Amino acid sequence: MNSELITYELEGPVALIGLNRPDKRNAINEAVIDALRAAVQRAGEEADVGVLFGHGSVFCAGLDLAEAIERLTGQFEQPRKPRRHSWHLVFDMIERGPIPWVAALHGAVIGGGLELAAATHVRVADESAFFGLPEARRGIFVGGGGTVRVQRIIGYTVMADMMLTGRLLNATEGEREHIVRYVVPKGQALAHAKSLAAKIAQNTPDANWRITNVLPRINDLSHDDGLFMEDLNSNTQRSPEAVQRLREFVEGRAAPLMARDK
Ligand code: 1HE
Repeated sequence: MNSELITYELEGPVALIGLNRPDKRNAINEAVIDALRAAVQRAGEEADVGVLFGHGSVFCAGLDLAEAIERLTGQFEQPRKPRRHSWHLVFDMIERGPIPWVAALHGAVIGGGLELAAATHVRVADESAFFGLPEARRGIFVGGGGTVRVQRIIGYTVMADMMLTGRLLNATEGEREHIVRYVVPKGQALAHAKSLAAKIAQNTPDANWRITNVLPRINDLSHDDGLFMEDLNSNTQRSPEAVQRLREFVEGRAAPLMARDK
């Protein structure tokens, strides 16, 4: 793993993955994607929850535009074989992998940075965060899964406005459009994301997996197929751990439900 581009730490059951190209505002190039893939894979193997954040002044300025020039120019000279976009593969590993992910966002969350954040399951922003999709300004189109993920989160109306007019959303507007679930004071996004991750880690891994893998798929199904899939999943929750958890509650040994966090 390229520790210069991506930092990786394991804090108990939580893997912390940091985008680490602060001088280039954490812009994503192929080397970053490779390092991210390795870090996400490792987190899936050894952690129960992942937290994704950016080092430096922003979360992520999106696609590395300098590298994109080289790639696009090269394409005209030597057309590449059609292949699945590497960003799609890695972002899918996050969204539909074995563990849930929390994103801690601050500063710019732009283009591919927003697409990456959208692959996580719970998103926290501090007050400095802003969101944009300036692809059209750069003459390109979204390519990191945003047409699917971001559009499902914010809907066509908001996405078309952001893409056509270049409108940036601040943290509060991001919360209103469901890009984030939490807005916290400046500098506190990572701490808050870690505390949410600790709560998520208290669930069974099996329950977390169903929430992150089954629920979104059901969302894509018809009413009938959705209920069928729910049935299949609720009927297979027979692990000893589930029975133990139920017993803990019935015997008065379970921790009380948590108060609503900000
Ligand atoms: C970059 C990039 C980048 C910064 N690729 N190098 N993304 C964008 O269109 C956003 C472009 N970036 C910005 O608008 C600004 O940099 C920020 C608002 C994010 C931050 O501003 P600021 O004033 O803090 O930093 P800066 O001075 O603009 O940039 C610092 C350095 O980072 C500078 O390099 P330097 O060598 O001159 O110091 C910038 O060139 C560099 N930098 N952003 C390359 N994106 C798979 S499809 C996804 C498509 C997209 O993501 S499109 C959106 C692209």
